[in-house]
Amino acid sequence: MSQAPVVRLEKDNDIGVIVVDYPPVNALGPGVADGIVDALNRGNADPEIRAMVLIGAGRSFIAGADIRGFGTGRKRAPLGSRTYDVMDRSAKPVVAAIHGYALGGGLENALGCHYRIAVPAAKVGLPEVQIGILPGGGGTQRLPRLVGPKVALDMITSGRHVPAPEALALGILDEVLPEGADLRSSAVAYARRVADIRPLPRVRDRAVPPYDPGLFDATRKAIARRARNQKAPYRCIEAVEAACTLPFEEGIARENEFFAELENSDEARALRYAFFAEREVAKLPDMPADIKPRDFHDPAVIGAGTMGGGIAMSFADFGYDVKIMDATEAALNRGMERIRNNYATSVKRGSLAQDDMERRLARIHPVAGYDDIKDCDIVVEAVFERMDVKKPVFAKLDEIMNPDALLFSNTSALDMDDLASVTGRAQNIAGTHFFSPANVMKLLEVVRPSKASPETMATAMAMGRKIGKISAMAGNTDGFVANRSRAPFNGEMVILLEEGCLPEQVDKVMVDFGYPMGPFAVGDLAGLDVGAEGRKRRAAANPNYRKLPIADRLVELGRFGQKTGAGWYRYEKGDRTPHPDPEVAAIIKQVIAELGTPQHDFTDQEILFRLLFSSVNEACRILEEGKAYRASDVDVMWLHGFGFPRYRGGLMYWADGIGVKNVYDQIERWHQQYGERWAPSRLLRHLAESGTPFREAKPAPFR
Ligand code: 3H9
Repeated sequence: MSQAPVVRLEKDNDIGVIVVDYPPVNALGPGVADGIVDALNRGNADPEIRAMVLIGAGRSFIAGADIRGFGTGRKRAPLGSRTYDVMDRSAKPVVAAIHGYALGGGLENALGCHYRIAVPAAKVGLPEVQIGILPGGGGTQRLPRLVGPKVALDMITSGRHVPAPEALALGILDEVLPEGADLRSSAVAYARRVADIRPLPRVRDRAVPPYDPGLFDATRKAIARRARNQKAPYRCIEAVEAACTLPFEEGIARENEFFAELENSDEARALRYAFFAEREVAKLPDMPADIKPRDFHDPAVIGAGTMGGGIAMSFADFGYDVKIMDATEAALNRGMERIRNNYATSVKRGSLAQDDMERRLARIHPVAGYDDIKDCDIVVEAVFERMDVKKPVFAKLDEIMNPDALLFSNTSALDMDDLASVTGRAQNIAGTHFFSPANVMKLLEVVRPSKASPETMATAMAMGRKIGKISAMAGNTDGFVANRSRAPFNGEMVILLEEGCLPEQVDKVMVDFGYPMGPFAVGDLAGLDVGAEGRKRRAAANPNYRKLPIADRLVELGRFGQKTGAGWYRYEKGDRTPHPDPEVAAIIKQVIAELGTPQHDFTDQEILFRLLFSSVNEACRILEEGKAYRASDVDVMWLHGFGFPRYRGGLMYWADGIGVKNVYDQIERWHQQYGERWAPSRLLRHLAESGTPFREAKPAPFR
C-alpha cells in the first residue's frame, strides 16, 4: 500500500494550499522539507496559482525539525536549497497559517514566508536551546531582522513559547484571527488580498532595527548562571550578533557552522534524551491500552500547611476551583495567609500580574469541614507525614465522600497499602507525592498501591499533567522511587563530613556539576528536622540502619536550617545567603573525635561519585524490584524533583557516560572499604557483566 504524501499541494481556485500532514505534530520528518520545496516549486510553476498558503493538518502548524533524526547522520539539504531558500526565490507570496505550535524549524519556515497569520491560541518560538542546539534554519538571522536583537535574544536564549497575541505585538505575526475564525479559509482570503503586492516582503531583506551594542555582553552576563557548563546558549548569542554585524548569507553560514558543531555535543544528546524521557514517563506499559483517565472538576485539598497550600495553588494556577480545609480555623487562616503571601511575592518579582493573583486566589475556597467537601471528585490529603495522623483522615474521607471519589495522599514515604487499608475503596486510592514548593516543582510522583485500579492510576497521572506537572509512576516502597533513590546520596553527603569534608566543599562540587544549589544549602531550606524524623523511624525499624550522628547533633542543637537562622550554614536575619559557619566545623570535629573516623583529602570527583554512585546503586535496586518502569523514569524524577542538571540527562544517563563497568568497579571497591551499605545491587552487577547500559536495563515487572 502506498503511503499518503506528508505534504500536499491543494488548490482553492487561484490559491495553492500547501498542507503538511505528518502526525502527530508535523515535525519536519523524512520527506516533509522535500515535500514543501516540491509544493512551492509546483505552486510557482502553475499559472492558475497567484499566491500560496502553508498550513499544518491536525493539531499543529509545524513543531520543528524531527528531533529523532538528530545525531543519526542524516543529511541536511545544502545551504541555498532549503525550504526557506526556495521561499526567498518564490515569485509568488506565501502566507504561513499557524495554529497549535510553530516551533523551531516550524517558526523558521513561517519566517521564510512573506506573511504570517495565526489563530489566537497559537504559540510560536525557537526552543532549540532547550535541546542543546541553536535555530539552524535561519531563525537566528531572520528573527532579529523582524523584531530586533533584544527580543530575538530573549526568545532564542530562553526558548519560550510566545502566545499569538504577544507575537502579533512583537511583529512576528501580521494578523491574529478573531476567536473561532476558520484558519484555512481566512488564510486563503488573506493570500488573495496580498497576491499582487510587489515587491514581496522578505524578512531577509530587512535591516536589523537599531540596538544597543552592549546588549550581547549583557545577555551573556544575564544567562551566565543558568547556562553554566553549556555551549548552546552562548552560540545562540553569537549567532544573533552575527545577524547584526554580517550580511545575511554570511550570518546564515555562521549559524550553519554552529548548528553542525552543536548537533552532536554531549549537552545536545543529553537534552534530547531528557525530552524523550519526559514523554516516555507518561506511558504505563502494563496497563490496558484502552484505560481512560476520569475527568475531574471539583478537587479538594486536606491540610493547609506548606504542602497543602502549594498543592491548592497548583490547581488554582491551572484554572481549577479547589477547596481547602484544615483541622482548625486558625490553621486554615494561616494557610490562606501563606498562599496569599506566596502569590504576592511572585507579583513583587514581576512573574505574576496582580489581577492574575486575584483570579487565582479567588479559585481557592477555604472550607470549614468535611461536610463541605463531600461532593468533591478528587481529594488530595496533605496532612502531617505520620501514619497515625493520616489514617483517621482517610477513614473519615471514606465515610463521607461519594463512593467513586478518588482519594490521593501526598505522602513522601509512607506505605500506601497500609493507608488504603483503613478504607473500603482501596481501588480508588493512590499516592500523589508533590515536591516542595508544590506549586513550583514540576515532578508529581504517582504512587501505585497494590489494589489501585488502572483507572485510578491513569487519573492520578492525568491530574498531574492537567496542573502542569510531569507525572511519573512509582511503586509502593519506602520513599517510593525519587526519595528512595536519593536517600543514599543524602546519607553519603553527611558521612563525607565524618571523613574530612566540609558542607561548603561538598556544595561547591555539586554546584559546579550543575545543581542550582548545593545539597547542604537545600537541606537548610527544607528544614533539617524533617529528615531527622525519617531517620528516627528507619533506625527504629532497622538495627543496621546507618546513623548520621553529625546531622543528628545539629538538630539536637536546634539548628533546623534557614527557619532557625542556622543549620549546615549560618544565616543573617532576613537573608537566605548561606555563610560557612565555624561552629559547624567545630561540631563536625567533635563528632569525628568521638567516632575516631580516619580523615583524608577528597578530590572533587571523589565527592561527586560518592554521592551519585550511591544513588545509582539504589536506583538499580528499585528497578530490580519492579518499583519503576524504566531507568529513564528515575532520570525524569531527578531532573524535576531534585534539580539535577538537565544537560546531563539525569542520574542514570549520566552514569552511562561514566560507563556501567566503571561504576560497578568503584562501588565494589567502596564495598570492600566501607562494608554493606555499598554492596552492589544484583542488577548493577548483571549490567556490568553483560555490558548493558543503565538506560537499557530491563526492570522486573512493575509491582
Ligand atoms: C529544530 O527545529 C531545529 C531547526 O532549527 C533546524 C532544522 C530545521 N521531533 O510533546 P508531546 C513527538 S529543533 C520528533 O507529547 P504536546 C513526541 O515525542 C526542534 N518528535 O505533545 C511525542 O511522541 P510520542 C524544535 C516530536 O501536545 C509526540 O510527538 N522544536 C517532536 O504535549 C507528541 O508530543 C521543538 O523542540 C519533534 N520536534 O506538545 C519542539 N515534537 O507520542 C518539541 C514532538 O511517541 N516539541 N514530538 O511520545 C514540543 O515541545 C512538544 O511536543 C509540542 C507539543 C509543544 C510541540
